[in-house]
Amino acid sequence: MLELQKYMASFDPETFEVAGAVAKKRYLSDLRGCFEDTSAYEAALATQDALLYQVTSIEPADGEGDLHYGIGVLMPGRIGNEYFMTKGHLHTWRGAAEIYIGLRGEGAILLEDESGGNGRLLPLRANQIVYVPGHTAHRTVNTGNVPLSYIGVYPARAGHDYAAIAARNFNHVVIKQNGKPVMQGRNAAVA
Ligand code: S6P
Ligand code: ZN
Repeated sequence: MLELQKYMASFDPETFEVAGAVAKKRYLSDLRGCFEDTSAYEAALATQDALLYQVTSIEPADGEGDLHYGIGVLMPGRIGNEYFMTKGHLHTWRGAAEIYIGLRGEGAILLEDESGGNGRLLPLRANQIVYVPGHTAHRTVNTGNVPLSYIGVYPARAGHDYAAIAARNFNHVVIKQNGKPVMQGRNAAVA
């Protein structure tokens, strides 16, 4: 029985918390340096160090061909015109791909090649599945008004390299422009 239990997980359909697992929480202060509008960031942080997202990682096995997965919940909101988002990362094993499955809410995944070029924005919402190829930095963005929930499935040995992104940030931002999400180059005039 115990052996089988490690291959199962149940999540709450409202909170997306997983029974028996601890969610890792990321607050506004954890994303220092990520948002383009630094004065809007400091003003928001001075008001409240808000919870931006939480991820529950499930790691049933660590063998060569095994998989891990995470259930994420990303809050709605913006810093200036830029939507709330995850820190974003490359996989330590650069070739590792990932599948994202949207569960609830309206969002998108920002992709960039390892070099920081070739920015792409793919929608993520219920019934939408996104394939993140290897060698691709990925960051999730909530473009809606309710929490965005999703599952990401990746190789057990993918690993998460946050340092590479912390050093250069993404070269593209996702902002609200005329009521809609738009991807543009960082440091372009903010509309
Ligand atoms: C893991 C996968 C997701 C993210 C989650 C939070 O490979 O891509 O589970 O961990 O979206 O984002 P981040 O960038 O803080 O790990
Ligand atoms: Zn990933």
